[in-house]
Amino acid sequence: MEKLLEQVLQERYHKTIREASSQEIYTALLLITKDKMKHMKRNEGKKKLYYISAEFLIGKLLSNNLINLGLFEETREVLEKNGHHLTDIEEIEQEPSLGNGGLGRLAACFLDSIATLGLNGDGVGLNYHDGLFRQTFVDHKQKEEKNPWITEDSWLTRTETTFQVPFKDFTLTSVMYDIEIPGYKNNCNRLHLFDTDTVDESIIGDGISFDKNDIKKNLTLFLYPDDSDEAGQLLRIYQQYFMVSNAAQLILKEAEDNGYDLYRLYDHVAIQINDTHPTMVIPELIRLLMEKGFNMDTAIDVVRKTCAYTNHTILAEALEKWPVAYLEKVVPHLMPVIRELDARVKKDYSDERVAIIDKDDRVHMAHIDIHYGYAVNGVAALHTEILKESELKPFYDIYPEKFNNKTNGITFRRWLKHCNHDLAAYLEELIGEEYLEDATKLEKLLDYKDDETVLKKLCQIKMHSKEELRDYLKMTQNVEIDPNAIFDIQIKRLHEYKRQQMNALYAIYKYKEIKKGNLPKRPLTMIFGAKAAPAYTIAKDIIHLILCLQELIEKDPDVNKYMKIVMVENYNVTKAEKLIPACDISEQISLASKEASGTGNMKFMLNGAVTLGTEDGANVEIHQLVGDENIYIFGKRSEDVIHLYEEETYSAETLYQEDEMIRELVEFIKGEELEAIGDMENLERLYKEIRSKDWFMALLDVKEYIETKEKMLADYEDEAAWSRKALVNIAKAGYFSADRTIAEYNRDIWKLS
Ligand code: GPQ
Repeated sequence: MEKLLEQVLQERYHKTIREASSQEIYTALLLITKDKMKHMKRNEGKKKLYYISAEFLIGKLLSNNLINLGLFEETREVLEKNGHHLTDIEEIEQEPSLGNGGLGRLAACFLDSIATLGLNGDGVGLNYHDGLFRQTFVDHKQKEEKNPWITEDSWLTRTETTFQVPFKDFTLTSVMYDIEIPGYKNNCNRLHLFDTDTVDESIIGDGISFDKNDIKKNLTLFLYPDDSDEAGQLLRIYQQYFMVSNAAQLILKEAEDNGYDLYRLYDHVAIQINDTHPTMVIPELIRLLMEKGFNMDTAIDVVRKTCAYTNHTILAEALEKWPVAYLEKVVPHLMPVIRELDARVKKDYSDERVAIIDKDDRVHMAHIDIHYGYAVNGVAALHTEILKESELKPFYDIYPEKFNNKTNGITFRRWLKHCNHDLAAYLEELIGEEYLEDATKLEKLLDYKDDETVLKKLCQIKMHSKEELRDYLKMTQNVEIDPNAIFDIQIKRLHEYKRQQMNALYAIYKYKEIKKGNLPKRPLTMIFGAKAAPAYTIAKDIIHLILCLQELIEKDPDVNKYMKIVMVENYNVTKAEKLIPACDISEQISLASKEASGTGNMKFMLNGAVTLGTEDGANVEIHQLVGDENIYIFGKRSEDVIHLYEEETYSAETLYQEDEMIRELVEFIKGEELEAIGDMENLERLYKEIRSKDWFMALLDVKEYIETKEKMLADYEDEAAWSRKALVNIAKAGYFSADRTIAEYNRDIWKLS
């Protein structure tokens, strides 16, 4: 590495490593790494996976690529020797803004594991120039800005591959960009990102505003453009079709180039449809095969044996339903196929709950996937059970053999080795590095469960991560946090079902307690990070509440010694990598049954945080693995919650009326303390929502939540006992390696060699 780096820096900048700037070193390392990957062996096999996803939240790539190529330590040393730090070089890299949350990060972890396991599989998505918006806080509110991330030298490589994508009123020429995905100590795969040269960033006005009707110029500008109006929904259909038509054309081209028999496409191709955004790949492939001379029956049969679908939510409102009229406006050539698919379903099944086109003329995208794919999976054991037993029960009754569970996972290369260097090094000292390839080996750590030296050392490592986070937050946001405080962290997309508002009610409780003179033994630092969808009003009101509370507490000398709230601006993968190693308490407090899996919960556990959570998503499996001793569970269980929804008996207003403590907490939202800081329009709207609707039942669980958190804070004081909990969590995290998840996908669904 040293020789190469010297050479590239000389050629490009006429400088030595010592003389070069961070930017120059970053560029040189990028070029060197890219070139190495270009010449690496590809994963091969007679069957190939295409993982199609609207999001790939891949995070910064330099360090991860170096780790997977086995060059990380060497590069670090070369830089140190020459007066540089790899962490400073990492700062130069722009984080690709190609995803929003867990779904996109899961896709990225999967790409890493697919390559690591030596499987022949590529990702297919879109190259959004400005990605998901960049979040800033102004007047205690979220503001959205564009998020340009593509720099002159980047991990993207423009390819020669291009397709014609037909829409009703015009045809677009696509361009395919590639990002190399190296496996850990293994060959490379690729992420293919489609784009078009007609896109024009200059049409972006204030914030993230732009002309939604100018499709040729706006198609790949943003991920999830606002779809609260018709133009926005049409744009999403344009994006989705552009993604899947390119994917379908690429798949058929590669199959034909390999000389495969398209009538046996399923022997050579598996397509994983990541949530419903890529669903139109089904009718599009059928259409393209028919253009090649297939009859409808055969085309449907071949496609059905090729496509598999992953469901990531049971929230009915999150399942996509496009009006027929909108599809007619954008992709009229798909409608005959979709109508035929619908007619076949209606012929066989009279139950209107399984129809593709409903009586309001809306196309249920998930229904296409389930009828015309060969596998349907949920993303955690509980989630899959709920799909089978309630949300998708009518489908499960028809196709029990299609349903299967694939509990999510994370890549330990990024979420331990890269983000928590000290912990990884110490684990290596204790149990070796084998766990990076076989994560179950982490259990060897249990041998040290009662070893005082090890427990002490784990505390020291945590403390050091907390100090690093303190320095980072000082540098990036100019806030000061105290590493001796307990770090209680909730970082995830902002959504009412995730119940950041319940955590805010805890903050109000704690504030009031401190005001009353009930002072905690140790200060508490509550950290939030979350973006709210630009059109999701209540989510933005919750951010407003948290930011107002942050200021109230900061400015109150009676309170600020004992507690602090920090809302991290523009939460993303890079910030997660700094926050997770420093966490003591991992907040996983969704309303039971609503969080399909969660993957942050796994990352925290792996880094020695203790979970405070409901019996929801993968928390259930974490609980089973670590046992009651090593997790704090509270709240109503999913059966009870599902029952409450069915009976329609939940009443926030009753809880408010009957419980004084709840009433006081809720009243605080529109009380005088916050009135002096915030905007009453937002606070009152949120107040009303929680008091009268509270759709995700924060008031149902809030008291048990407060009690459990208080218990946890008290337990933290027994350092050895707490450290043992951390150790058990790390040791048991092996199950949540994405390598395990991908091995299961391959064994049960893809069946690649
Ligand atoms: N998820 Cl439907 C997203 O991040 N975005 C979405 O649009 C949908 C789901 C998440 C889900 O909420 C988490 O519980 C999962 O862990 C994650 O997908 C990956 O499966």
